[in-house]
Amino acid sequence: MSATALIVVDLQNDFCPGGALAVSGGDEIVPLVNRLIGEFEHVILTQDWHPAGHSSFASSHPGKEPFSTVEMPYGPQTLWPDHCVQGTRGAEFHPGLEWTKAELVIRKGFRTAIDSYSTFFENDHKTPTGLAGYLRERGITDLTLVGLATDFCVAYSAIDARRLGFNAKVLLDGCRAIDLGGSLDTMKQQMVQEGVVVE
Ligand code: VGL
Ligand code: ZN
Repeated sequence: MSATALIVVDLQNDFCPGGALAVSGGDEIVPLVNRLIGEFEHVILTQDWHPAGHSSFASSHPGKEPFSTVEMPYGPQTLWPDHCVQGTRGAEFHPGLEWTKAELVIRKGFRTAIDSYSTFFENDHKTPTGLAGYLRERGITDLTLVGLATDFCVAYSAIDARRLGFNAKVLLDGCRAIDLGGSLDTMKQQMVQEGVVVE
């Protein structure tokens, strides 16, 4: 048996134009994502979901600017503007996203001390979110990923999916990137190396 799920990554107000960590053209993907939601049997959403004062926020590190890097116990961490704070409008899904069909919402980044780009593991690459277990129990073997941002949460999720033994495809038309210091090219190459189908 094989089944495919669509994973819609972080299509939230704060990652769309006007949001706190706006990804250029982030809202442009909504019509395509809605079409895909209609086509897939299984739809899973991810939601970046940080407590106020999260350790990935530059504002939590006096003297540090957004988009700089700090060393955390689990390795280097990019610092971001405050974004996707639990319960705020910025953390809600884009109002045009037709999300009611989704069977699961995976929230991530909700522990103050650790960020989570991947929807499978937090940034220590050890703490699981539970998604792999959910997919295996449901017999889902193949994943198609779209959403924001290509070079962070989408790429990290797709790479972890491969490492966990899932087939993973990223549809670039359904994604937009932050592209910090060439991160889009780097992460595209890394995805291909890890066996992600990038279309
Ligand atoms: C993301 C940076 C910080 C993403 C989330 O969804 O790609 N990027 N938090
Ligand atoms: Zn975040």
